[in-house]
Amino acid sequence: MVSLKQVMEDDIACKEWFLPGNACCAGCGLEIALRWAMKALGKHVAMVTPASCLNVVIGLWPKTAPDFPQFNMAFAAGAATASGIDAAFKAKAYKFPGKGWDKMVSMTFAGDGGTTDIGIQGLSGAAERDSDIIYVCYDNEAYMNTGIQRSSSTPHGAVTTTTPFGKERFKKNLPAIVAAHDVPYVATCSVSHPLDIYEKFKKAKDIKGFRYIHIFAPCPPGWGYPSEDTIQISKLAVDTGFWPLYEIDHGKFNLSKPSKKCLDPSKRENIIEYLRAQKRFNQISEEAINYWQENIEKTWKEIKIELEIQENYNE
Ligand SMILES: Cc1ncc(C[n+]2csc(CCOP(=O)(O)OP(=O)(O)O)c2C)c(N)n1
Ligand code: SF4
Ligand SMILES: [Mg+2]
Repeated sequence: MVSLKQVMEDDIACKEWFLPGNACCAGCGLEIALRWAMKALGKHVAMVTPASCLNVVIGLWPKTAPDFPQFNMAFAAGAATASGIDAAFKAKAYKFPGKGWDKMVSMTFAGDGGTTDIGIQGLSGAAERDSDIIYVCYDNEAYMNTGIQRSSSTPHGAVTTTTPFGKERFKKNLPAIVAAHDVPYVATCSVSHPLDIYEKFKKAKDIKGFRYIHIFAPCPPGWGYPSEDTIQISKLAVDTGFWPLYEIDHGKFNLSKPSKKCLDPSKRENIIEYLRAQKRFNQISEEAINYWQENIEKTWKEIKIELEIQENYNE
């Protein structure tokens, strides 16, 4: 993996593209996610943000936080707008060669509600067309901006304002759904591992076609934990095996370094540590905890099978 020293040698990465003084809450995961994505991408980016916390925290022009072009957009049009902007970049590059238009990247940066629920049809359309865009979902596991309503990315047992006794249904596996579209690149990240975010966005920047990156991005007020614990919580999500870090690069599944230890069940942290650290799981039942444990087992069995298939295929 890239080292912090290597990143610090890159002038583009040393600059802050998402400026301080924005309206994010202290400890907001989405801010870390966007800052590190932009450190890898640099200035040749136009970002589309469907309705979300991000949409609001950027502020009002001329005092907006992104130091690069950004477009607010209606929920359902997140992916389609980025596809249209990319088409415009390509037309400009054709008409004005040598002016740098060919370097421009069109990116959607959407919340989990805007991705797993309301934007999924546009996302699926862009993925199926293999639109030349980067689609990012920052996942805080609920509709935070409107007061913590459950989304299909909210996990089992979590209390939200629309699931006061804990959500019954499970967390939708969106990276797997996007991967089923056979797109060039799918990756998962966590704000606890910024160098992994940096490396995956660097890679995604140089790939042509549809690229999807799903970033685990905790939210202190929505999940009920002290703002200084964001990194600890997101690290526990990785170390318990609940949120595996991987990439699927042109069909090849690669387990990322921070998650490799989770192949050994004895090296995984206990999921109870993760659940107890957040008020949203205060009233979680024994039955729900068992469900979490079984689900993590199942996930890792599937990862092992995938790695074995790949090994046999490469022989
Ligand atoms: C069509 C439509 N329905 C509802 C809303 C109200 N709304 C604005 S932001 C938001 C929550 C978005 O949740 P998510 O995508 O998870 O982003 P987060 O707020 O968690 O960052 C909602 C429901 C809207 N703007 N447009
Ligand atoms: S409510 Fe959560 S996601 Fe929204 S700005 Fe605050 S910490 Fe970030
Ligand atoms: Mg959300």
